[in-house]
Amino acid sequence: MSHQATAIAHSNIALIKYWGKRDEARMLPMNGSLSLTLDAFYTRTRVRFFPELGEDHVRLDGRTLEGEAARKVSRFLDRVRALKGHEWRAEVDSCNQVPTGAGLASSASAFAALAGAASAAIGLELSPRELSILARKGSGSACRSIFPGFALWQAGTDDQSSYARPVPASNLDDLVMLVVVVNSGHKGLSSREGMRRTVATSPFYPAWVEHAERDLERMRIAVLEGDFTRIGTLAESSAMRMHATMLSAEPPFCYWEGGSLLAMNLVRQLRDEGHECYFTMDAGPNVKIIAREATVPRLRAALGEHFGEEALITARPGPGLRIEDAEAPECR
Ligand code: 2P0
Repeated sequence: MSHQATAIAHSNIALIKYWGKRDEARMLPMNGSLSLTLDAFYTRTRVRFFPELGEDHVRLDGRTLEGEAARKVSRFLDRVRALKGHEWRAEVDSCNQVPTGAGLASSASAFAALAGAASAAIGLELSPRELSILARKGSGSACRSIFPGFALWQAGTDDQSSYARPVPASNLDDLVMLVVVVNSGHKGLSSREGMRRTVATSPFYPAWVEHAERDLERMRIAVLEGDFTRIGTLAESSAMRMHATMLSAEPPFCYWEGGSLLAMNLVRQLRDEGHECYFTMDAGPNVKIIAREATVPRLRAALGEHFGEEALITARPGPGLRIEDAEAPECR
């Protein structure tokens, strides 16, 4: 007999970034962060627990995971098993639903979906806050993907106080994130390793933490008030400051590529011409442009002169974690 559930969780992009851990074992961040969950990118995961199974089996996009990637999922399942008091092993089938070759598969949607599916499959009834805490232990940013739209992850001081919650917003239904896929390949340095190096070596890091907490509160108010200009300005600063901590690490590192700079310059130029938009960037070369629906045709036209149509993905605010009828996911 199997105990199974399927969950869907969407990726999120931070407007105020999470960069660095205070406690890696407990996955506590140095600073709080605020994100937007997106409709365009998501992970669908089915978990089936079998009391008689000898070990966990994990498949991602139809391929069996091995080595550290598989162990990371098993360690996460150990937490779920411990919460329920069962030893059952599981079969996990997961599909990343992202436009082909976009390079936007995300650990945030992956661990949020795994938290939802595994906890439901084993018979735990967790609240959204408990799911956020659980997802955080798989990957920090996953705690924000439990929620739709805007989510704020408060850093907290211990395991039970570090979780995300929805942020009330006004007049932001037409907010859009236009993703510019500069390079769809795998990035060099993982976020986890990049964070470690930055915290340990960047002389700018204490200033980052200090400003991030202040900017987080400003962003929360800007979202509440629907102040688009403030949201964009704060988001751009947060991204640039985060990247400055990487440039000042020892040895320094940089996720930007030529195409990233081109996209950022186009955003500034369009803004100067009166088409209000802002950019943010994460631990990779792709650029995400924050704009309003009415501006999108102009942005796509300008960017389309330098990037292919398939490299421009329009994403909008997306839903939170949900449990589906337990069908096996079909990866495309
Ligand atoms: C964020 N990033 O706030 C930041 C901005 C990337 C840049 O969260 O080590 O996969 O699993 O907690 O969550 C990506 O890092 O890292 C990330 P872990 P995670 O979205």
